Amino acid sequence: MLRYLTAGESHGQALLTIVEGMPAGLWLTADYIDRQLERRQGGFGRGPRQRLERDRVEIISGIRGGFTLGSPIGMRIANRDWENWREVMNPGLEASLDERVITRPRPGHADLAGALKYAFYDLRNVLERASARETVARVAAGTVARRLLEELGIGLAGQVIQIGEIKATPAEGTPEEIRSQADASPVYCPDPGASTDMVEAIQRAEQAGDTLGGVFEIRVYGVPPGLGSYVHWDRRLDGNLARALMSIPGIKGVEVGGGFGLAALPGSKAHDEIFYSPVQGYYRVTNRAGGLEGGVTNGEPLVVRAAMKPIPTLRKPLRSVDMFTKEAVTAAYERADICAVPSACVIGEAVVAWEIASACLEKFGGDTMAEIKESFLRYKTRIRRGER
Ligand code: EPS
Repeated sequence: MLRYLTAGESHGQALLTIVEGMPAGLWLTADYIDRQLERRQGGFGRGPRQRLERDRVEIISGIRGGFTLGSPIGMRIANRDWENWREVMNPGLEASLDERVITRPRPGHADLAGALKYAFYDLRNVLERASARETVARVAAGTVARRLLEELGIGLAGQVIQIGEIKATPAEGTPEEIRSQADASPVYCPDPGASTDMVEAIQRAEQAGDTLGGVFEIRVYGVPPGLGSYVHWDRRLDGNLARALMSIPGIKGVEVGGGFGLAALPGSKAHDEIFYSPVQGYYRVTNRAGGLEGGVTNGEPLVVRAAMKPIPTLRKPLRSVDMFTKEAVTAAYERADICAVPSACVIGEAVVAWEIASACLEKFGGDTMAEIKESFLRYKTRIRRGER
């Protein structure tokens, strides 16, 4: 079983991840992980915090000479901002708990619900962990999974397809083509016209003291049929992908394939007819199912989308209530991002990679990469030949 835990506060010393269950013999370096951490920090619309941070992973355990050992992979990513928060965020008795106290919850953030749940007076105790800064650790874990998928010829490509009201035409092509086009855009949107409009929309939102949400799409290519299972609810891969995507801060909707659009179609137009040729094996000419039928991959590319709400920290704040005085006030404001959809797209790739890698290890599991690859190739040959 593949599993991971994350720890760390936004202005604490560091983010931590432990990945457990990776096989031995997977080539993996800090540089490879750093590339994804850098992409996560990027994207037009980010706030001043990203100019301060320079996320780099320190591998603590589980890798020797560039190859995994099969033991837990420990990773640490330092928060540069910790230097400015040592007193306030100090774990020791010397912490300055009376400084930078927040009592005015932001509508849309975890502030109020979190403070009620854990009986906190200072909302900082909530927002430090509810912060999307935690996704640094998730990208590190997901990037380990991504490396494993590469060895199996499974590639991921994320792209931003909507910011605010600006909608793009999603790019088609190989994962490398989509990725290189997306990475060339300041908002990770391969449609050049829409990309320019999105940047302008973010600039307008910034001038207005407002924020913007959007939609990103992740495609996964080279996925064999048969990952996940219909036999039990918690083994359905679509359910696991939805949970993984929905748990990214700010995500309010997830779609697989045709998604919500399928609800409006008659059955005769909603499904993907089945064909067979000795060269291709079974194939489809449409992919409305997004590569998943019955919670199981069907051999077509996997297509998932997630919708992110606008950032709740507003320069022109919404109405709220001071939790100390109970007076009507406006919500707290510190520096914030204007739009984090491009960043969420990178996080989306990471969590999707994690779920696909977990499903691969469940089906083709072994202690070494060599064993896993052998089992994977044997299975693919059987599927291609149409044997049972
Ligand atoms: C976040 C608030 C901002 C964001 C942060 C998420 O941080 P700060 O309060 O330090 O300005 O920049 O995201 C990150 C730090 C990050 O690396 O993604 C929030 O409240 O969720």
